[in-house]
Amino acid sequence: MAERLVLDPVTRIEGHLRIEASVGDGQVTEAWASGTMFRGMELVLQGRDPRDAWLFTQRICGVCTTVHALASVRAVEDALGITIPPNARLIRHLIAAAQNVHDHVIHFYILHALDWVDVSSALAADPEATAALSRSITDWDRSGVEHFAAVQQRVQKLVDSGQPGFLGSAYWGHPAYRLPPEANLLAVSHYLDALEFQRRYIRLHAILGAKNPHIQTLLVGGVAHPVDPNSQNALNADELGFIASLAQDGLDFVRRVYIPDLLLVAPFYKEWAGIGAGVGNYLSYGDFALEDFVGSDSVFLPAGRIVNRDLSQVLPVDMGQVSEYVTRSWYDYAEGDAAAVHPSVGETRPHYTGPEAPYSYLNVDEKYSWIKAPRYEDVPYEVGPLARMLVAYASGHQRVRELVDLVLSTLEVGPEALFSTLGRTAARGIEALLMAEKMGDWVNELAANVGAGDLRIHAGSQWDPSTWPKEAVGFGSHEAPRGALGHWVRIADGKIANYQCVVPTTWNASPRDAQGQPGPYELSLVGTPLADPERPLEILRTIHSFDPCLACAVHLLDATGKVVAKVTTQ
Ligand code: NFE
Ligand code: MG
Repeated sequence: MAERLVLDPVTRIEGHLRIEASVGDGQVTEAWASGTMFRGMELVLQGRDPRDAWLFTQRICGVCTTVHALASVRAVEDALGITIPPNARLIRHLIAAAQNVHDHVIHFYILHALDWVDVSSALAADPEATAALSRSITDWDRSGVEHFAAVQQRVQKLVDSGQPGFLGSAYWGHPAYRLPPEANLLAVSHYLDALEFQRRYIRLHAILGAKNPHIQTLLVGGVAHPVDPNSQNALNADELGFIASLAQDGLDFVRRVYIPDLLLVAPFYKEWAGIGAGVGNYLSYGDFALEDFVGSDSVFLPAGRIVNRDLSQVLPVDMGQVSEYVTRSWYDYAEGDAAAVHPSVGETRPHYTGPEAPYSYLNVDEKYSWIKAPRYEDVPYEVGPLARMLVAYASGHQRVRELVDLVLSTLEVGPEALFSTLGRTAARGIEALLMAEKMGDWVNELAANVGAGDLRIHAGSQWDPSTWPKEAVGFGSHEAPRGALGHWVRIADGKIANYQCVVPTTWNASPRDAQGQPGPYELSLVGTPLADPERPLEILRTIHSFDPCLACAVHLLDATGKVVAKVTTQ
C-alpha cells in the first residue's frame, strides 16, 4: 500500500502550510496542500470606511507588506472613478518595485537556497578555491580567501555551539544535494550578504512609505508623501538622490550576486527543469502602468494567460471569469458547496469540519484546507514571477526576452524548461533584475516631473463621502511578488458592504475544487522523485519554488468572537 507523508508545518515560508503526499515507487503519486491557519480580514472590513480599508488589508501579511495596501486603494479608486496623478503613480511603483526586489532576494537566499545548498559541505570547502570560483562568476567585493575562511569559521562556530540557528533542522548531507563544497560555501557567504543587503535596501520603504513593514503613506486618490524640491519636509532632490542610490544598490546586488549564483547553481540541478511543472496554466493581471489614465493597457508587466504550456499565444484576461470554490475548503456558501462564486459577490463563512487535534491525517476526501480554490473559467492557474515572465516573454516584451534567452542559453535548455521547479526559481531571479533595472527609470521620471513643477500627489476629488454614489463596486489588482492579487469592494451608503481578496497563494496553494481538480502545488508534486522519503527534501524544493505565503492565502477570521483556540503558557 502507498505510504502517506505528512510535512507540517512546512518551514521557511510565511504562515502554516501542511502537505500530505502519497508515495509509491520512490516518487510522489498524489498530493494535498492545506492551509491550517485560521485568521482574517475580509469580515473585519465590513461596515468600515472604504478610505481606511488599505490600512487594514495591509495587515493580511507581514512579508508582502505593501501589496494589499496597493490593491485596496486601487479597488476603492476604481469604485469611485478616481485617477491618481503622475507623482502618486511613480511613488507607488517605486514602493512596489522595491518590495518585489527585496522579496525575491530574501526568498532566494533565506527561504529557498538551503534546498539546494548543503551547509555541511560548505564546511569542507577550500577558501582559496572558493575565492577562485567567485572570481570566475562575479566581481563582487566580498570574495577574498580570508573572507571565505572567516565565513567558514563563523558557520563552524554556530554548528559547534549546539544552537545552529538558521542552520538547524535541515536535511544536511542528503543525497539529492549536488553542489561542490566551494559552491556551497560561496552560497552560504551570499546568504549572509543577503541578510545585510535586505536591511539596507528596505530603507526605500522607510523613505517613501514612512516605515516597513506596513507603509503609512498611501491614500485613496494618491499618496500622502509630499513632493517639493525646495522643502526639507517633502520628497526633495536630496531624498530623490538617496532613493536613486538605494535603487542602484539593489540592481548591483541582483546583478553581481543573485543572478551569478542562480547561473552557478542551476546547471547542477538541470533535471529540475523537468520536475514540478504543475497545472501548466499561467495567469498575470498585468501591472505597473506607464501612463496616467484609467484603463490604459500600457503597462510594464503585461496581463495575459498562457494555457497548457503553449507559448505561441497569450490569451486575454477577463476578470469576470474568476471564481472561488469552497467544495474542499472549510467554508459554506449560501448556494451550496459545489458553487463557483465570483469575488465581487464573494462570501466568507468559515465552517471547520476537519478532524480534532491531534490527528494523523486530514480527511482529504472531504474538506481539508482553510484556503479557497480560485479558478479562471473553472480551470486552475499558477500565478507569480514565472507566470508573469512567461506572459511577458510570449507577448514579445523585449527586455524579458533578452533575459530569459540569456538564462536559457547559459543552461543550454529550451523554453519548455521554464515549466518546472527550476523555471519558477529562475523566473524569480530574472524578474528581480528586470524590476531593479526599471526602478532607475521611475526615479528619473519622478525627478523630472517634480523638477518641471508638478507637485500634485492626490487626485483632490471624491474624498468626501457625500460626493459618492449610493452604491459602487470596484476591483483593484496588483502583481505582488508571489503573483496576481485581486481585491473586490462593494460600497453602500459610504461604508464597505462586502470585501473579498483573492491572493497569489490562494491561487497556488489551492485545494481541489468541485470537479476534483488539484491546485498548482498539489499537481506540481506529482512525479517528484524522493531519494529518501524519510527526508523529503525534493518536496520542499518544489513547494518553496512557489514562495508560499499562507498568511496571505488564509486571510479571514471568525468575526463572531467565538474562541477558536486557546493557547496557554506556563
Ligand atoms: Ni504574504 Fe502575498 C505576495 C500577496 S502571497 S506574501 O506576494 O498578496 O499570497
Ligand atoms: Mg479571500
